[in-house]
Amino acid sequence: MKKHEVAEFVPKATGTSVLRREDAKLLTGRGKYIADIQLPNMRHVAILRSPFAHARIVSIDTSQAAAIPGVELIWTGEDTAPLTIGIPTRHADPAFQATIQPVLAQGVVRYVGEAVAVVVATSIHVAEDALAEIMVEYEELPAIANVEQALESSDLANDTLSSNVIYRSARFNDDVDSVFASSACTVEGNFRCSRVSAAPMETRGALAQYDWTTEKLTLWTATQMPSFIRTMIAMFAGFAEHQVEVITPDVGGGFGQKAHLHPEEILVCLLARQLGEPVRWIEDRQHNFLAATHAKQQHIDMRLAFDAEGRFQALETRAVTDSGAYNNLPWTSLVESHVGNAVVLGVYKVPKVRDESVNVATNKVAIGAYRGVGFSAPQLARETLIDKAARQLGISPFEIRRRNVVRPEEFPYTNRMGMTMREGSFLETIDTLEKMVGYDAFRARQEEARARGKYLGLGVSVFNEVTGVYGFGTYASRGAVVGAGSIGRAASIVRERMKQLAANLFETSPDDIVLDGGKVHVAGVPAKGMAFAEVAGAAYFAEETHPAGFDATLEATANYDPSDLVLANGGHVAVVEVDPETCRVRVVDFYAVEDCGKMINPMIVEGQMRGGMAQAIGMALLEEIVHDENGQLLTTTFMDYLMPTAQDVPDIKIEHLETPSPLVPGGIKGMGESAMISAPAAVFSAVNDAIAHLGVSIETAPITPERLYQAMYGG
Ligand code: SMO
Repeated sequence: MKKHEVAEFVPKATGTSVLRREDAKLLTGRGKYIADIQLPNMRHVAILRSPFAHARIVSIDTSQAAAIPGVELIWTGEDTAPLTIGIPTRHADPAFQATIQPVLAQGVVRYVGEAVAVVVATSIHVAEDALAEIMVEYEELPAIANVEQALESSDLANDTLSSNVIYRSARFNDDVDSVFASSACTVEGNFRCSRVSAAPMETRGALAQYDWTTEKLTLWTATQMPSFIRTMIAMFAGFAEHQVEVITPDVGGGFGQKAHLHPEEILVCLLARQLGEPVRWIEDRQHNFLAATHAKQQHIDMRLAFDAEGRFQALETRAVTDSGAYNNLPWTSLVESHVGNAVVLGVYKVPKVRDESVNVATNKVAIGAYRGVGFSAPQLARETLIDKAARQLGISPFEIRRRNVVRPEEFPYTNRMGMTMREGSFLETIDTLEKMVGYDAFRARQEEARARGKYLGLGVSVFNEVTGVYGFGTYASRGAVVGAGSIGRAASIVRERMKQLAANLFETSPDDIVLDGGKVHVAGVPAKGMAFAEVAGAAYFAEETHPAGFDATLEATANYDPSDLVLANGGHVAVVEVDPETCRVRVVDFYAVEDCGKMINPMIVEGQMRGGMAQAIGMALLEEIVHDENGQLLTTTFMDYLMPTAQDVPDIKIEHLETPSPLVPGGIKGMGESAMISAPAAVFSAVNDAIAHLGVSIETAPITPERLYQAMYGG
């Protein structure tokens, strides 16, 4: 090697599929989750949870439990009340009824699974055994077990509220009635999306350690938002924020469920301070079903009006969220219908809109975030109805969408809900999906299947997704946007400095300097280039080469938060086969188009898509949190709560569009939630398409064989 020569610089290209660095560790069981962390003298937590949906706590006797060897401490709500306010929530609108969730119940329990007492012991076995010895006398109160009861009953789910309606909002009240009375095509449905669980593979867990000599609190927690948790722990549990460190080890899935402050996180911090020893809580699956947020439950009564050519004339929607007894923090229960109504118009131009969102309190665990927050249910309702309108009008489900989506030349486009879109490849998405599916051939295949007694159906769903929004954690498909934006900005500072220095070396202006392929050269003279390393060498070791006032570092720190909506988009098509004898539904073909701008690592994009599409099959066909009429939770294991498995998911066909975002350095947009926004709608609508020739429809998710039987053959 000659003097000054350096090894050739190979830029790591974005846009190529690269295995994730963490895969080897995680796939071979070498990950380190909360449950893998061992600290000296670590104590173990077991939580006694309410067996009733709504009851007054008459008395709690912990004496027998406390006498068990190895039990170190038992707390009830009386003990925690002076130490923490619990989890309060607020909203900018004073009409919103705030709630405070205590970390341990204060004299009353408001859902099955609410924490009543906590035991700390030298082993988890002792702690759990002790739970059985805690004697609690309850006096049952009337339970609000569903949305209908919440709206009709004079009983309150939570007596700190003045009514069961926590919040009601209506953004637009156009005169849609006259439109519906005169439109060529109207369709409507009363959609019921059930509660589901994000069901992360790793349940929740937290480990706290407090050092009284330094007053430092360390919390390891499986969370999507460590810095937020740090601030909240400081605020609500009386720690100095600068003394709190929150560490997130490997996390086995969150999907939004781990994007909340949990009462148990506060609890372990208080316990660790009390005992002066590390205290760990690991949730089991039953408790995860009982006490971790549920999601997606919306009752949506929606109707759409089209003209004879299938052009949107009006949309009216009324959505009710079964909120549970408390609001989650930070999102509150408005994560479902209130958020959902804001995005209910999706990618379509709809001239007239009337909407209402109602949040009601029930005696259930709080509703919370889960992948595709708020979007999934209204998308399911709207897309199913668009397919129905297409059948009525005799046009293809692709064509009716082509006639209604916002077109590139219309950007920036502000829809009737006031949302401004500056980007999106909706037409291209529809065309690409139609080609992938081979739509004309499908209708022939459908006829042929019917002849042999199987009902095929096809459902389409086209979406856009708000990504990269302001915040404090890994959620809302924001990691890549915020990360790439920050890297791009920091890199441009360093790039400018390199240009200044190189310009001085080459005796030219910085504007004439080109950085390319790991080399710096004067525009038009690439042969006389200089390696990056040489410029760096000059920056750090050759002061005489510096231009006047040169900042002699090649380091920069920058951050980025998009000031405008970064919108990714795409679509899904599902083909299902219904067996009219067993009423089983099988997804036979599943297609996806995703446009998340410039892809960084396509392999990760596709992994996110496939995982989300599996979850979408779950929401549309399998998964349902079931409470009985007393608010008792009936689905507390994976035997009762059906998660999709590899057997339920067909080969997924994927195409990418790459329309760079004008708003983010590198043209990157977020993705990750998209499949759970849009794919449940495609599956759900496909089942409706499969049975439409019988003159029937189904409007409740999940579409279980029993529900489908009733839809097809009556009670
Ligand atoms: S529900 Mo996702 O963590 O934004």
